Amino acid sequence: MKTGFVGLPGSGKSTLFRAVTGSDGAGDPFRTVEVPDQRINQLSEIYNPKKSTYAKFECHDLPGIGLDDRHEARLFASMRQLEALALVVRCFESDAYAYDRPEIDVAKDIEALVSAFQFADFMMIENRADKPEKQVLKPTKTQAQDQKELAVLGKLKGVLEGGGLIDDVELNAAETELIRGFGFLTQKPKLVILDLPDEGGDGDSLRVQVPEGIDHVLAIRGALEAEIANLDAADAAEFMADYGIERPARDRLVGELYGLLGLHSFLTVGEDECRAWTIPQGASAHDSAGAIHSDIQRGFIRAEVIPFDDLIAAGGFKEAKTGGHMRLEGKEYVVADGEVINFRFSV
Ligand SMILES: Nc1nc2c(ncn2[C@@H]2O[C@H](COP(=O)(O)OP(=O)(O)OP(=O)(O)O)[C@@H](O)[C@H]2O)c(=O)[nH]1
Ligand SMILES: [Mg+2]
Repeated sequence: MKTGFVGLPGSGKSTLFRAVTGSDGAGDPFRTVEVPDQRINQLSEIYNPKKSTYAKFECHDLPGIGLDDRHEARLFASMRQLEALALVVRCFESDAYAYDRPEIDVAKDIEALVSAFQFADFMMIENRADKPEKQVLKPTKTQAQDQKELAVLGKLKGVLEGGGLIDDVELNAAETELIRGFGFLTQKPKLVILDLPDEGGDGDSLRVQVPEGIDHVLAIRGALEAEIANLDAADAAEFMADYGIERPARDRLVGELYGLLGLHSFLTVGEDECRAWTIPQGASAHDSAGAIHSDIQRGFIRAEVIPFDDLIAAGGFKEAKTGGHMRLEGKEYVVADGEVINFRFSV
């Protein structure tokens, strides 16, 4: 899973990147971050495996939008690769940075970002439609496909011109497939991060300024939490207690992202490895097998499923199985969060 911090220049993206990834600020463009999972720790205590593997996500630090028009195309191209956009909104005052608009205005900043996304998508369609528009006149092999693509793009363009988002457009499966490769920015799931000052700044009253349609909002004291991310565990805990921060910024971001993208995890155990696997909520046992390896999916026979708590109570997979806590499930079974699974397969 890939996400990135996007926002106006100086909104606090790089600071939040440090808070979430623990990067020391050497200017990494992205980092792979482990998804904290207490369940993996507990399973590893039982199995003492050679390797404990957490789910991972890729976190990108991007330049400010509108900072440098010459690089805008490249910036938008990087954003198109992301699965979720974290919109960073400045809620702190700072004289260390020359802001075009010094006042704090959550609604206006988000509007500016969304307009930039609309414009980027619009330009993308303009540039793209240019080609098939000429091509559809010629009887080429791709003519039928080009015509379909043109029709969908025309529909999307109309929506953008009317101030809408591609995400709001009802598309059938074929249309969705046709535009998948474009990576339209106004189609991407987004969350808002209110970057608060070290002290003060009322997260609740700022939250209500987030426009409708964005349901996932986090308030993070970016600069403070970037410092905390670089402390050892004991000092970090003390600091967090002092400031009333319950969970580290990374954990809160992960929770929000999983909710936004509709993800959860199943677990596998063994002497070699205890591991968390990220899957979409609602994924079948068959799809989940594919998350591990295409061979396991292809040769799927049955899934041996044990709920996490039952396994912990029994003290291991085998023990839980003997105790009658294992279920055998078929391909269509919908996997629940935290289930420990062993796939029976043959290839
Ligand atoms: N007081 C305060 N200042 C912050 C906070 N976060 C960032 N700053 C300051 O705001 C300025 C910009 O922060 P960055 O994190 O570099 O912002 P950015 O969004 O990465 O900036 P660009 O990449 O240039 O667009 C710096 O001077 C930071 O010290 C914060 O939470 N509180
Ligand atoms: Mg930056």
